[in-house]
Amino acid sequence: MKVLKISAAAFLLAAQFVTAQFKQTPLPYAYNALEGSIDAQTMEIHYTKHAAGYVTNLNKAVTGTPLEKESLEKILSHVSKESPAVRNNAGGHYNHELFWTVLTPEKNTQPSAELTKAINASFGSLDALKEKLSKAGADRFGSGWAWLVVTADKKLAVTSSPNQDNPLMDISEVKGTPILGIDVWEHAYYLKYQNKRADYLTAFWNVVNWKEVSRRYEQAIK
Ligand code: MN3
Repeated sequence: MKVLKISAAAFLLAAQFVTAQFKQTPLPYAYNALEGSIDAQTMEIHYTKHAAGYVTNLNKAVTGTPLEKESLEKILSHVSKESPAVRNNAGGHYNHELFWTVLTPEKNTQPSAELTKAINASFGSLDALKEKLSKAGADRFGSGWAWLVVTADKKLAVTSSPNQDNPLMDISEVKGTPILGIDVWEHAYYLKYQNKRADYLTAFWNVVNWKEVSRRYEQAIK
């Protein structure tokens, strides 16, 4: 009897695993860790409702299709051939997983020497890059993202995308590997900043994890 119980539990666990291929990575800090720049309530709703929703809907969209065996990056690379549900939710999941990691409560992180060199070469200075990214986020009409990407020729570029699109998608205007993403959907800032997206974008720079952006840069130029 005991053995049967364990088998049933193991079966349920296995079934759950099969039907939920994609998962959220635990947030690497507390919801209130970024207070002052991004408030706890926004972080909690953003992570547990919005971002979680993309994962649930992505799993629904891929279960029972050949996509359930593919990586997120692979799906994004041919997303033009997939349904709007796959495009929106694969993008949404990828974008948020990146977003949480490029934020940190740690003060004054700095780009690595290698990334600093590339930033200076492409934009003149770190401040000029921040200005360009903030402008890309401010100018994005409606919901979307601003991106710092490494292009195929290993150069840095700033771009933005609508909705949950991103530069890994085959439909993207500017393609590349994103190393920093700014969520400019109203759900990312409205509780604290209301209509003032520019104020959110200014505060965003206080909580950027330049160590992680540098790590992603070094990975992308390999
Ligand atoms: Mn979001």
